[in-house]
Amino acid sequence: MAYDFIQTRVAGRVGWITLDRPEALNALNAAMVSEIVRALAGFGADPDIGCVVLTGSDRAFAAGADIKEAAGRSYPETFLENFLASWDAIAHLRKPLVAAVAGYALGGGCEIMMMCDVIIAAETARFALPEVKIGVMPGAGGTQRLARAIGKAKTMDLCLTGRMMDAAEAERLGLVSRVVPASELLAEAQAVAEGIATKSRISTMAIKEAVNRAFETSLSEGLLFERRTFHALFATQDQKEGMAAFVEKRAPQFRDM
Ligand code: CO8
Repeated sequence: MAYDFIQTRVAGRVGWITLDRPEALNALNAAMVSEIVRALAGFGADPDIGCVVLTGSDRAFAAGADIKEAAGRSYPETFLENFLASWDAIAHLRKPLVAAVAGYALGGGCEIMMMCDVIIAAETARFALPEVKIGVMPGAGGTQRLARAIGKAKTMDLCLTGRMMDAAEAERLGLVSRVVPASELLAEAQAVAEGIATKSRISTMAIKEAVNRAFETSLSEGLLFERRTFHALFATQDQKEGMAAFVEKRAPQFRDM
């Protein structure tokens, strides 16, 4: 499929989406977001894909929503169109989504990154929610997902000042899963994603659902959801295969059933 602002490829069982708008540091215009959503839907429906990686360039994962495109918007227009709501489709991908982040992940770029499940950052990565500097506020989940990821004190600091945070601070706060040298970023992302993709998709998708449930419900309801989902996995052939392979000291051959 042809796209104007992204590139896609498949490596093993991993689908890659590379944001490709270098002249604007991968600023997210409406067309690019709709291309990302379309590509994710394609990988989501492909039974040969077990995990998706979202990445940008060395210089920028994405420097935010496209300020130039949004500058002239009015309140009625943003409200009636529910501006930015289409971005939610990224968070709703059921397969695990890995972000491989180098350079700027700002505003909407940081918000899309936080919709991903495993975030691998290069040492060059820089994060900010700088919307306050242009007279608005995060609108694609920034205040909510950042607060859940790193707590109130740091979220207020970052959202109210708009300051930039480096990769070491982001890892210390638990915003990112790992930090690696920039030269190793894509290989590390592929290795992590391939490792996920070769597991049973039923397990990985159930794990994603269960972890995300932790942010939506009480502890007792979340624990019940986890326990019942865990019980249900004993109805799969992949559970039989995974445990038999352990006992027989061989690699499991999962078949997503
Ligand atoms: N939108 C549109 N164009 C952008 C954006 C952006 N977010 N970021 C960079 N660009 C463009 C620049 O305008 C420039 O284009 P041109 O050459 O035509 O002038 C090109 O990318 C290169 O950028 P710079 O020359 O500025 O590069 P520098 O290395 O000097 O600076 C920075 C890099 C620090 C990343 C700087 O570009 C910057 O501060 N960008 C804006 C960051 C920002 O504020 N992002 C948040 C945007 S708001 C948002 O994402 C939340 C959604 C809610 C609001 C919705 C409305 C936008």
